[in-house]
Amino acid sequence: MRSGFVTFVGRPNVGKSTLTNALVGEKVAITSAKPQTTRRAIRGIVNRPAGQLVIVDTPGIHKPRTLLGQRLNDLVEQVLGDVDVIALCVPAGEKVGPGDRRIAASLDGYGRAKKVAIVTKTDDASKDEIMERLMEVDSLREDWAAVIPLSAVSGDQLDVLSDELLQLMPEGPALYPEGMTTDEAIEDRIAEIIRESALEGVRDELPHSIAVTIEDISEREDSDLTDVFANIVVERDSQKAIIIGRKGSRLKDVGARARAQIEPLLGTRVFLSLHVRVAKEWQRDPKQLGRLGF
Ligand SMILES: Nc1nc2c(ncn2[C@@H]2O[C@H](COP(=O)(O)OP(=O)(O)OP(=O)(O)O)[C@@H](O)[C@H]2O)c(=O)[nH]1
Ligand SMILES: [Mg+2]
Repeated sequence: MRSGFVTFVGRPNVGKSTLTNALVGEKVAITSAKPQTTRRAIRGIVNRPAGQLVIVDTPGIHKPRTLLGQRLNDLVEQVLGDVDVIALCVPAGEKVGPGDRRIAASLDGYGRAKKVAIVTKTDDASKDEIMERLMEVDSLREDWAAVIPLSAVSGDQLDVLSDELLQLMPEGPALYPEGMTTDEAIEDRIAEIIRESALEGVRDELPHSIAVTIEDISEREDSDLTDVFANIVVERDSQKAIIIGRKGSRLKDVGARARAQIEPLLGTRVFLSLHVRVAKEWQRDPKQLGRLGF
């Protein structure tokens, strides 16, 4: 048996969380087309006959423009110091840029970890693009243990990656009970599902301004129903109006989409009560950030 920790790192939006979910075989991390979706180090557990991989999905590394951004980058740094393997993700369809180069070079600071390069989203690129990316990525470092092109969406080469990652892990017993897919608390998973749902269809700065807090989750005694009370937090009154939508239509859609995912997770029907609150400029306010768990 082999077991250990691997972190997926890279710029925002390159497909780290989608890849985590595809390997785990269950949605443990939310994903979206907007950059900077992931805000926590989320563990996904992959069980194979040859051992257990614990994937730590991380926020995309970027030039921070807010205190939140700074804290997310710091979080990634912390995680990188603790893992057996670091896997840098670069999308097949985009040329390697300064952001990728900076992240690749920064891996020098983590001597203990083995390094792997992953070219993601190959289903969304031509053969020539994939070849070009493989060569660019290969030349980013001299110590890659492997360079692997794959697609989390089509499933192509996922087994190659998990086999390779297991090979690189130290020998040891499983770190989590078999059958467990994540150690995220149910409350946090529900908050993330609501945030993902709220991200759909919003633009510009709004995605970054959304946070979700859970006020209460309680099972009713007399029926197969769980009450979930949550706040969607935004930074400005104008954003609140957008989230709620005309006569509450947008908020209703957000709730319906979220409920469809929360119900299977809890195994009961769900009454979801969403309130939109304004916390002015929370991304830049240390006190508010603390309250929101950053
Ligand atoms: N075509 C295609 N799209 C993908 C693939 N993997 C991810 N995507 C899309 O890329 C976008 C970003 O995916 P995420 O998994 O949220 O990216 P991320 O790297 O976790 O992003 P951050 O959390 O913001 O750092 C989403 O719209 C995904 O659907 C893939 O293999 N193929
Ligand atoms: Mg992510």
